[in-house]
Amino acid sequence: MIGPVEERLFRVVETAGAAHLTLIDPDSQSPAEAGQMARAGAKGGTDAIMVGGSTGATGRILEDTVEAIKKQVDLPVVLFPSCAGGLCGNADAVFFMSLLNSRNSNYLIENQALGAPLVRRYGLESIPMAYILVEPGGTVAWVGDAKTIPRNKPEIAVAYALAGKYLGMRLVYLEAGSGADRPVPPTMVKSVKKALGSSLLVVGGGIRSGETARELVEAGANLIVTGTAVEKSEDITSLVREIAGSIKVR
Ligand code: 1GP
Repeated sequence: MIGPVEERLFRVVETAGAAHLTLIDPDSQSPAEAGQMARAGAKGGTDAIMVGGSTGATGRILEDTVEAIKKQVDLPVVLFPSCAGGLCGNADAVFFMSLLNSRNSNYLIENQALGAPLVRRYGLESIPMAYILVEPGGTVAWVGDAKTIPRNKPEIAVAYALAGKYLGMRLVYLEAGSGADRPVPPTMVKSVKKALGSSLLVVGGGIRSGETARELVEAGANLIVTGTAVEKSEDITSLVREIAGSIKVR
């Protein structure tokens, strides 16, 4: 069943052409600072806040970060967990992901099984997502023991994306890794989107400018995620305005 957050993201994509998500890693700043970042991102036109990270994004710091963000913005807060410990009860939804090209069953299904009862207990909206790591992959590829997809092999990305779709995952996330020196190649995005049809295609990792984001949206990305660029920016509102503004084509 499609819940309100997923519905809202679909609606933004339908009406504006694409959506922008700001990723905040609870391990990178204090909860209060995270709240300010989210507020600045909201002013710049971001559509939702994702909260998660590969390391140190669990427990009290996670919960406090979500709480601080929710105090500052009226946007959906979506968990982006690296393991079952990346869940908490005060967010609105969770990207319930399987890292399809992991070699380790922990990231394919075991953390999901450990986390599922918590998702139910917390009443979190679960948004099923195929998570696919593309070279270079960064920390998340190392942690997730992924067989990263070579940048010049879009057909492999297509095969994984289709597998996710046929398993019922309504969103597919092509990830180059946080802080990647190059984002997912637009040619790969184009092939994957063509195969996916109406499923939402999320692209993230190494996106730092409106120009890059626009190129990816023109290739077929529906949701653009930026984390590091926002984290490092001295003027988050302007940066998000530039990126979100350049992907909203209609
Ligand atoms: C990481 O794709 C996201 O999961 C964001 O990447 O930090 O490079 O923006 P960046």
